[in-house]
Amino acid sequence: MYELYWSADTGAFAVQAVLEELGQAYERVVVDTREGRHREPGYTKLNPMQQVPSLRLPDGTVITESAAMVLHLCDAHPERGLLPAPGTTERAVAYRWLFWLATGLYETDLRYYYPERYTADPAGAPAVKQAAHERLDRLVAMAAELLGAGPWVLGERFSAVDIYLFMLVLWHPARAAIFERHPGLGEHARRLRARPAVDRIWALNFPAGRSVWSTWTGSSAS
Ligand SMILES: N[C@@H](CCC(=O)N[C@@H](CS)C(=O)NCC(=O)O)C(=O)O
Repeated sequence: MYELYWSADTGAFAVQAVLEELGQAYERVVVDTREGRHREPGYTKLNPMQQVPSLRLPDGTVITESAAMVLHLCDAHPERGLLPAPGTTERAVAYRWLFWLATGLYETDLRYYYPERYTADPAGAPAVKQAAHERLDRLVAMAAELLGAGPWVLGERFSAVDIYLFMLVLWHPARAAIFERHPGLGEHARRLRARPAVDRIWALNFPAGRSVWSTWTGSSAS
């Protein structure tokens, strides 16, 4: 069985959603980042970057990096077709998106939410945050452009990349404005939110009153 080292409001959401979509059994091991549990020695042995998520595979191997987990899970359970077959052009497009999202959008989110880590001058943190916000806007606009009419990232085919994109768009500090500015992304998000796999784990990942993403209006106007 898989073990997902998990905390609310983190990249564990994408991995958990993929496990749910794949119908795989897994155990959720809570590593509450708000309580600093990801910095405790037992966990940092598994994830030296002191980040959540981590994933223990059925053979006991632990891997880090959410995009790697998503890729591996889809490869290990290809019958659900959550990614196109390796070697195909569609798969190349999926790789392109996933790597771009993981290294571009996700990393920019980290600069936005932890700006003090990206400057040696504490007074510079607000400027780092502001620059990250502007970059998030640019990258999200690119994602909207690339998505086009969709309905999914790969056109007619739903894939794990849609889950990853959805998560990162949710993390945008001005999500409602983003949906307003890019209606295609809003539609995409609504389609994702409506998936049973996402619905099952929504309240857990975005607990009401605790997460800035907990309020889901589903309306492009809010
Ligand atoms: N590249 C990593 C990034 C993981 C990451 O930064 N996780 C955040 C939550 S979304 C985290 O653990 N934050 C706590 C911290 O950095 O102190 C991945 O994709 O798994």
